[in-house]
Formats: sequence, structure tokens, C-alpha cells
Amino acid sequence: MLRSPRTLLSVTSAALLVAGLAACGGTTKDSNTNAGSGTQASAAADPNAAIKEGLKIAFLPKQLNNPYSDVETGGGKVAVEELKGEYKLVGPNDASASSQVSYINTLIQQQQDVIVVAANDPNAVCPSLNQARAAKIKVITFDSDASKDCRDAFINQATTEGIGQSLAKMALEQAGGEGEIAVLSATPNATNQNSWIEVMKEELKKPEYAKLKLVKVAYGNDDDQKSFQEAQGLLQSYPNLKAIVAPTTVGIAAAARYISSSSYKGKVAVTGLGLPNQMREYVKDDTVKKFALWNPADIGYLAAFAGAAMASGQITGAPGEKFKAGKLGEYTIGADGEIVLGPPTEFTKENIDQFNF
Ligand code: RAM
Repeated sequence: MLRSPRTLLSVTSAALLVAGLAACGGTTKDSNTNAGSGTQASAAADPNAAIKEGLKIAFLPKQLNNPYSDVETGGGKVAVEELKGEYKLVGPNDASASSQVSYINTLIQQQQDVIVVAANDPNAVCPSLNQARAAKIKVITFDSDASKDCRDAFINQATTEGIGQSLAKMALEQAGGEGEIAVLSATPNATNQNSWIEVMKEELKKPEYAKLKLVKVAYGNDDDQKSFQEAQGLLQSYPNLKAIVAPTTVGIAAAARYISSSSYKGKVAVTGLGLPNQMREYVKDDTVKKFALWNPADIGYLAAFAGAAMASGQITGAPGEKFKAGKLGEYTIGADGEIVLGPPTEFTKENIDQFNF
């Protein structure tokens, strides 16, 4: 969750704010406001309701051409098959703020039962998502949340605090306890990365981080080439950099590729969040000592089960409600409609070969 203070706004001014932000093409960390009053729980939940067959469950990740999204939605597909539903996958080829809006509008026309979306911007998607909800479509965010007032539940990969703290800790270890570090993030609008970076910055205020200096947050937009160039640019601007922390699978892979073939190999650490299959060669050639991630397939799987439970009336998104998520077991909805998958895994040379995603 973003930690920015909640602003109390009337419904009308909140709507105007959302419309205004959408019009200007997106929301960056500082302009985001969670103007909603929380999850809309309409009818009462019936925990004994049977899961409906034939539910139309559509996945809309941040972007299609990202190996992370493939693994994530692959897990969703498996779940939809187990649920005897109809799986659909749509999405843009870039993660820019408003790139998902037209897809949401089409999904509404198609009368999907559930839209599972990783928001590229917390507010740009809101008017369309609320139209979907008005059309009785359940909206589940996963991976990257939308503003709370335009979705029914959020599948968070791990706690936001846990991810931010782990990024800070890995940076400290990898930088050898002191010196300059830089963040190489995804897009400037991404809800997930922005909330992790915010937690990271809070962590860096603690005494044990006193000798670590965050000199720059760069954005590779989850585009491989741009991320590579940004990594290169960071070293040109900050030749004394001790570590690049990339809280994005695209960014960390591009940064590792750059460092591994440069004179900075062995001098500049790369850490953050990555896919074991993309990172294996850089762990084995010693460019990367440690990084972290959850299993993206499980997020997609859990999101499909949450969506089906909601579309069947078992849950409404209210805190305390429980539902069963197939092989993952039972989950309880937390504050603000958030469902946490579980703790992330740390990968090193010792364990990386046990993972295949
Ligand atoms: C990228 C995307 C995604 C994020 C992972 C860690 O693939 O930005 O949203 O969760 O990295």
C-alpha cells in the first residue's frame, strides 16, 4: 500500500481528481491519492455459496512482452481451468499509464465476470474499472494495485513493508555496508515499485543505513533496452556507485547484463527482484550475489480463485472473509481488501537451481 496520507475528499471532488489525473496521463508517486473510503462491499458474503462454473475471468497484466507477466498469467490460466471457467489474456505491449484503458473497455463490452488487472497507474485505470464494477464485473488487482476505490480486492505478492525492507537490506549487504547506491525502477507511475521504494527510503533513515547514500532513482520503464541504457547512465553519472537495486525483473536483468560485460563487474553489485531463470547466468558468473522474488505463477493462481469466489458470492472483499485457493490453501482478506500471497524467497548461487520460473 502506498503510505501517502489519505486525503478526505467528497465523492465529487474525488471523482474530479481522478478524472484530472487520468487526463494528464497518469499518476506519479507524489500525485497519487487514495481518495476512496475503502472496498465496496455490496451484498453480504455467503461462505457456503458454490463456485459458479463457466465464469469468464480475464487477465490484464501491466504488459504482455514481459517474461514475468507470462509466468504470472500462466498461473492464472491453470487456476481458471481448475475452476472450470473461461480464461482470457489481453494487454498492452508497454507499461505506460493509460495503456490499459481501452482493454478494460473491451472487457466490459464482452461482459466478463472478473477482470484481474496489474495497474500501470493507480488512477488512470479507475474510471474504466469503476464502469466495469457498475456492470457487475468483479475487479481484482494483482501485482500492482489500483486506487482502493476502484477495485474489489488486491492480491499483494508479499507485504509492501516486507519487500521494501528486504530491498534495503540486500542493498546494504551488497554495497558492503557503505557508499552510494541507486535504484533502477520500472515506470514512474507503477504503484508496486513506488510503494516499495517509499518503504526502502524509510528504512534508509535508520542508523544501520547511515553510511549508505541513495543517489538516484532511475526508470527503465520495464523496457529492456531503456533499462540497459539507464544502468549504463547510472555508472557514467555515479562512477563510485556500490550497488544498483532494481525492484523489477526487467530492470535487474538488464542491469546485470550491462554490469557483467563491463569493467564494473566485481565492483558494482546488482540486486533487487528478479526471475531465477533470467538471473541464473549472472548469479553463476558472480555479477549477482543475491536477489529476491515470489513465485509469480502463484499470484495469478490466487487472483483467479479470489475472483471466482467473489463472482460466486462467497466473498465481497471485506476484511476477515475467507476463501479457498486450490493448491495454495485458505486465504483471509486483510485490511483494505488486501490478500497477501506470502513471504518472498531469496535466491543465491546455492539455491537458484532449485527454481524454474
Ligand atoms: C516487473 C514488473 C512487475 C513486478 C516485477 C518484480 O516484472 O514491474 O510488476 O512485480 O517486476
